[in-house]
Amino acid sequence: MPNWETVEVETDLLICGGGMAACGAAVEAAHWAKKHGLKVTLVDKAAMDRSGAVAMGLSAINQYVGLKDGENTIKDYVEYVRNDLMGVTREDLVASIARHVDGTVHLFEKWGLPIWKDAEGAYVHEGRWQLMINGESYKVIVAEAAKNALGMDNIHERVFITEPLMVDGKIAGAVGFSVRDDKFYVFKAKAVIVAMGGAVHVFKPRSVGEGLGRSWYPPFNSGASAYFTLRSGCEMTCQEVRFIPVRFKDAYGPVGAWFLLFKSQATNAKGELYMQTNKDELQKWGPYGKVKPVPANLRNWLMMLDVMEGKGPIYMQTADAIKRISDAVEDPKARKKKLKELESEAWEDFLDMTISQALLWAATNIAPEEQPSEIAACEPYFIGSHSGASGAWLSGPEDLQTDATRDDYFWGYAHMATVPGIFCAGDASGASSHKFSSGSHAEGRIAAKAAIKYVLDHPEAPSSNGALAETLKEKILKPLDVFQEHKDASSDPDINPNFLKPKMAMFRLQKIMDEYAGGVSTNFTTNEHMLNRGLELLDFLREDFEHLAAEDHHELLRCWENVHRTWQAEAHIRTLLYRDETRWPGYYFRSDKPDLKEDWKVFVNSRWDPATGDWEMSKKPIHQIF
Ligand code: SFD
Ligand code: AMP
Repeated sequence: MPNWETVEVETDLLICGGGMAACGAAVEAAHWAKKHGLKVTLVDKAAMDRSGAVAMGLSAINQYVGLKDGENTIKDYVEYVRNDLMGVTREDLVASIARHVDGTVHLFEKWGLPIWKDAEGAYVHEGRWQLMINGESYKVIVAEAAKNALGMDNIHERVFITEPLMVDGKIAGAVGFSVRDDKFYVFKAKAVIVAMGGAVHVFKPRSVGEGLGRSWYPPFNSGASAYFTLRSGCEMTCQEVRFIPVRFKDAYGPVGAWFLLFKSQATNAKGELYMQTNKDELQKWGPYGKVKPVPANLRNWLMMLDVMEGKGPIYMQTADAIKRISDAVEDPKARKKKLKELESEAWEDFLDMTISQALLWAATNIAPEEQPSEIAACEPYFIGSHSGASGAWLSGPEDLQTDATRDDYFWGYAHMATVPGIFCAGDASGASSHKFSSGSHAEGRIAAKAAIKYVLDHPEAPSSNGALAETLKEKILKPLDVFQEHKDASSDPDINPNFLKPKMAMFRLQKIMDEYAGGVSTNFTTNEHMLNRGLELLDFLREDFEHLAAEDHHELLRCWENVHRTWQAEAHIRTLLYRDETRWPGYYFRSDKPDLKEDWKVFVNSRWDPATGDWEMSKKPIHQIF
């Protein structure tokens, strides 16, 4: 084993991740910890200023309910989420976040985030729930507040959480390693908040070759949350509910501002509006085909039908939208000014959050006021905070339970997983979609408050097992040994009969998922036989993981990212197999079960049993609370 130092950190509450949810957790936990003399420690694999999904910034805050101004009610928001997820949502969790999210947004503003205001000083909305921001520095601002709250002595940046530390079946912390120094970390904690985002690069991306690494979801989020919760024996939910966003093609620029703010329309190559020409298809999808707005997956589906019929490319009609808005201004001088304003807003939308899309427009001579621009469905991602729903199965808050829900949805602490002491927020928490950046931060705060309460109720020191930490260290550092032992067997460090480099491992995983689990190359379609074959191939891949090799710290990180992704992949395939219907066409289509079935209006939960290594699948009821 390489001669790396072991660093032990003992704390009360450990926050894994440094993104939106973790920053929310840090601010709240610091407040309560100070009152009770507790220690809170945060670990991020990257640098918090620019880590996670908000690294490049964002152009909108997508969840703002507007409760104080009476704009909307909690019930309105719950209904919106329920409809968008084809009826599958935990209303207690959605409401728990919705009732706190406005307070989080007001904190962002207080910390210096510029939110657009109109002449009367009211927030400028993109859509009913979304606010426009100048968000290039969004993450820097939110991270600064978290760092100030916790203090840098309690924050470990560039440390990759690799494995939960489970002693006698109980959570005792986590282990990980520095991605720069020869240091292995053992964090001992009484409670852990899992907030390490969702997963990308599980499926083969559209961007391959020179474009590899360009994806909608940030390449740094690689399934650590799902891995952590699965490996510690937590029950998971909605592992079949992947998210496929439609984005400007090849650079993955956002479409929300175009559809909602500019009221732009999308067409096929012939200029036909697929949302209108294919609208009869909506009748097939039960009550969800009739709701407004049309659920995200069904919007995708109507577009995909045209693509599958060979009617692509699909275009966002940007020029028409800009013309329609500017033409409405009567005075010619004011109209010219409006046009300039719209042009600059169009570019800023990308510059605030997806700079590469602005570069691609510039490189391919796209002027949005003059011509349309291609959009396409991305490869699938795992993200519990946007329009997907995958994550851990959590207890809701007590006060939102009814007699009907209490037994199914409540076990003591708000937003705690089924393993006591593990709390989840943001992309790590399931069945509470549409929380986005603001709701993830709010959920981090809720989980942190509950986690501190848990620590106060369970003050005993975390269980300890030094031999276990040493075994984990040996296992985690093994790819470094494998490389050193065999590197001279060939003249190319990447090609060697004795080992598998992490990039090759990733390509193999992506090929399996793409071809068998409904990726881009099968038009997101799969069936029982393909899924079973995918599972078989995942087993073979796992066997070869014994031979993963890492040349340096960076490759060691890459090795473990792929191990994490593979667990996310397996949970996904198993859940796709279990659900006996197609509920989310546009996200995935089961060709052997092509219809929605009302008796499958249930959550599908899954759990890997750490004691036996077996997977358990179950159905859980959906209760309508609002
Ligand atoms: O519109 C480890 N999202 C948007 N939300 C909005 O409110 N407005 C927008 O404009 C948004 N747009 C958007 C969004 C997401 C993405 C990917 C794009 C565009 C391109 C959604 C939000 O960003 C999202 O809901 C939240 O960020 C979720 O928060 P959280 O905390 O669950 O995830 P994170 O912020 O990505 O942070 C993850 C952290 O974990 C770290 N990490 N740390 C230690 N060890 C490991 N093994 C780790 N693995 C990961 C990461 O470094 C990071 O700190 S729009 O276009 O949709
Ligand atoms: P996006 O840029 O696609 O992530 O969208 C940002 C926000 O707008 C999210 O809340 C989406 O759910 C919502 N949104 C995007 N497109 C549409 C649409 N066509 N109709 C309704 N809501 C949309």
